[in-house]
Amino acid sequence: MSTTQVAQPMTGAEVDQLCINTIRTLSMDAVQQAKSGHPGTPMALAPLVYTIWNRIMRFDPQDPIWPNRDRFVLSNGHASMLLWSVLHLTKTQAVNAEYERLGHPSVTLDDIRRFRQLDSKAPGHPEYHWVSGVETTTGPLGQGVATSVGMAIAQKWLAARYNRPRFEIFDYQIYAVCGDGCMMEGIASEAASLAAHLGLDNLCWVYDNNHITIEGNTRITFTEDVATRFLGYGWNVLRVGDANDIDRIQSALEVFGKTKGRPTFLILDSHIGYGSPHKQDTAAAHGEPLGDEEVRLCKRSYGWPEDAKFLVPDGVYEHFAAGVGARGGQARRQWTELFAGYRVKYPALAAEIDQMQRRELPAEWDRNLPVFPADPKGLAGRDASGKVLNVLAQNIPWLLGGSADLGPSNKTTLTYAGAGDFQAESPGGKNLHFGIRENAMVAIVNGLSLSKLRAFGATFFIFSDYARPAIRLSALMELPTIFVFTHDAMGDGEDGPTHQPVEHLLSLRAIPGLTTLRPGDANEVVEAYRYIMQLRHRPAVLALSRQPLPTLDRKRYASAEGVAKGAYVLAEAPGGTPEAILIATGSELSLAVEAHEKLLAEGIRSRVVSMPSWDLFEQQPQEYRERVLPPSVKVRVAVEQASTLGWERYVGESGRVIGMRTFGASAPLKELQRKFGFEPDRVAAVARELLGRT
Ligand SMILES: Cc1ncc(C[n+]2csc(CCOP(=O)(O)OP(=O)(O)O)c2C)c(N)n1
Ligand SMILES: [Mg+2]
Repeated sequence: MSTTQVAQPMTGAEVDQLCINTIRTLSMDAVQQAKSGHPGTPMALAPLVYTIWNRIMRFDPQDPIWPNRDRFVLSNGHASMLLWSVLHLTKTQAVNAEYERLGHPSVTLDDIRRFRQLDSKAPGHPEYHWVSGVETTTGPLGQGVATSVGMAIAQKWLAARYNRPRFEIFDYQIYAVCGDGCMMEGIASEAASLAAHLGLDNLCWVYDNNHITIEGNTRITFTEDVATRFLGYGWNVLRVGDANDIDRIQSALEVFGKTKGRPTFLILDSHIGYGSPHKQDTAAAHGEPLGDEEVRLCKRSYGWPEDAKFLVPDGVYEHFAAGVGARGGQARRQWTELFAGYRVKYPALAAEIDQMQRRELPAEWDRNLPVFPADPKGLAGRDASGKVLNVLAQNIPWLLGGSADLGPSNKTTLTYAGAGDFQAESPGGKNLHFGIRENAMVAIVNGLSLSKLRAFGATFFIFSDYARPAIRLSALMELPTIFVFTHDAMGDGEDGPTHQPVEHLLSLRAIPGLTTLRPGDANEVVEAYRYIMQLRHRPAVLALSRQPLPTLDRKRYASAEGVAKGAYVLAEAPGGTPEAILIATGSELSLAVEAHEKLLAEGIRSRVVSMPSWDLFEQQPQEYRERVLPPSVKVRVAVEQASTLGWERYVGESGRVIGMRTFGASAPLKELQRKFGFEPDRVAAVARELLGRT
């Protein structure tokens, strides 16, 4: 057993052990103090995390956002004390959302004392954007490992585009730690399958094989052969049978470093709650404080002063400084010098890297965006989107993405010469083929975005349900990701109710910080993209039609620029004071316009408000909102092929919503429109009825 005697010079092994036990005891003390948290896994994985950080990773605590740093993802986010300990012990510095270094540590000992308390930089789970040094938010199991695949794709893409002979600007690696929970979640399987297909040899997952989850031993739930599974995917599978053997762990990680052509999966056999006489290897060590007495016994087993709390013994900070601090600092300085030379030789590419790192757009990013002429037959939302995306992707070199096998339907394929497909042998391609893996796709898009690429993912709107968990994380992390969801209502008619979204708009509108847009014609699609592209810290969802929508005559009606305000007056009542307001989104916009024209012909003064985004509208000043929806006008009809829930806030008590209260049905679109009442005559009739002019 090691000793905390630091008066005499320590051997290397003793210092290693001292650092490891510091992580363990900080974790136990923090959980004990918070009266909640997860002590067992940090106690077991302290040697792993110590080895990755202090012996392997190229990470400079002085500059935690240095672009070529190795990435560390803690997918078993409940073990967050591992991360808080190591960020603290390495004295990782804080940065802000503008990527400025703030000159103070990211996680202080005081934060750790206040683990899980309000405003502490040691919250319950790792939170990107709240704590510098956290590479991605984790907690929902499986998300971290899936996101790490996006990070690995990003590294490959960045290397392909920017590296030049003698200028390896991007050669970083990605480490992700995960547990049984991550391995059981389906998203991890999707991500692992794709990672192997793409030959991501820059990616290493370490699986904490402790046979314990909350309900007990995994013999009750999880008895598959994980090694064989990963071999089947095509991973390089390694095993270290003793989680305390840091030399073996180091050797395995070095094997990973040398492995070409496939990702590495390292199975680490560990003992949850290691050192706890009564709780080791039990579920009791997973998610509750050990208790004061057990903490004391654990400390005794580590040779630690039993009554010391939050102790960082002499020599520990210094040892991290001499390890990851020195190695990372040197690597960063070398890189900075290399990049200075690169900037001289390749100024345009260097400028791209600078802009991308700051989430800025290149000059003339919106050059050549289409303007669509009025056309009653019009264009599908997805077709307009495809045209816009193809322009934007040419103007913004680091805009890339793809679909979950629906590219030809979503119209998200980048078809211009040179766009290329991202594959193992062509890592510079901009078309990502996610396969039928919506769950992982969005986590991967998050990983791309965390790597500062501008990334989009696409599928049918109905399958946004499969993508929602990671969309939520995108919003929580404030990432400028883009999700292109087509077939946004009953437009796919014959596919029937399994393919017709109803509650999806509402469900996405409910995610805080997510901008959901449902543009009503081709020019609204252009303006939606123009708005979205300028977001730096906010994800956006586009809900687009499958079927053609009339392209409105913008000389007769207001400019589509109003999209940026979320809602705008598209068609005004003669004289400006309406008796009735018709509000519509997406495919129902032209229907509202037709109803408006009918009402006008009858001498009824209606106004049409196009409302592609509730969220953007809510961000406008009250004065603007009241100008668009004057409180005095009580006759209001909202039309949207989606759940009616929530529209009351815009139509008020005396208004009416034409929407969906059931699932759809399988039939041609025209028949569905008739059956469910999405016809101009119906809209006009409801307005007349509310006005008492039937
Ligand atoms: C998607 C998801 N489902 C459920 C949970 C709740 N949860 C947190 S930890 C955990 C058990 C995880 O077991 P394992 O990954 O083996 O972690 P260990 O206890 O071994 O550290 C569960 C079910 C979660 N965080 N995320
Ligand atoms: Mg486990």
